[in-house]
Amino acid sequence: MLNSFPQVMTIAGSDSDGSAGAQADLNTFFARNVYGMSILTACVAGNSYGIHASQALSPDFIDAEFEAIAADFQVRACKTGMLTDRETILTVANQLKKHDFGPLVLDPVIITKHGALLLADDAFNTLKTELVPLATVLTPNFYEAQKLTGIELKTPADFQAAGQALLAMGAKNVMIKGHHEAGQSIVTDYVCLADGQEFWLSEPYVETTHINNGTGDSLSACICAEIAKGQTIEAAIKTAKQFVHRAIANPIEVGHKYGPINHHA
Ligand code: PXL
Repeated sequence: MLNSFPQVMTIAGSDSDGSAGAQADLNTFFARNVYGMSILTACVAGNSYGIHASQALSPDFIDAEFEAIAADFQVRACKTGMLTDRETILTVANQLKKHDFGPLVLDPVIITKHGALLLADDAFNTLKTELVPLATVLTPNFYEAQKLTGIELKTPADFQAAGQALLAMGAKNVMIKGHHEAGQSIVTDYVCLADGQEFWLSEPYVETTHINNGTGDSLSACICAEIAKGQTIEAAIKTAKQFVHRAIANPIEVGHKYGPINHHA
């Protein structure tokens, strides 16, 4: 049976230290028992201290990667990570319209935990107009949701208003990841779905000896993997939240500062 095994694809940057980006996505795909492929958009020279250099791949090369996959594989779901700049976003949007790669999980990555920008400031509007309307699931963090909507997230009603605003921009389903403030013991995410359902997902905050990198990448990759295996959007989101929580709660010691999560947990 040709192409019968669930295949998924990340469209992301390579992080040389393996903690984030395409490497975190591929680790997640492997852990969730799907076959993972990667369209690289950029290469980042990173370690646990930070990002030291970054190189975007050319639109022509990115196009060639898409065409190679489209000619051979049956991708059941895909996700995006680092998209560098306006040109890259337009290339990716064009390819996603040209070929059927299944549902899209759009992780609107802007900045790393080290504070390095992964998306040019003037590209954010392009992401909003070109890619958000293609998203089956949009997974902004607290800061990205505020930037996309212009709504300051203070109360639960603010999260609900932002969720509605993101649906109005064309995303079919939205998960806004909550953030952790000093003294807070629980982290809560807000989800609103295409069918009008909404719910909150909470997990205890895990104190770590070194700050985690790649949590958002792994969350969106897990949602993508679960969708490819036939789970509903709701179930995929809930599975992903638990998967990432387990991966944070069972740390592995790699590097000195911003470490990877444990995909094998
Ligand atoms: O976790 C965000 C992220 C995404 N993509 C790449 C990264 C990082 C963070 O370091 O390096 C390539």
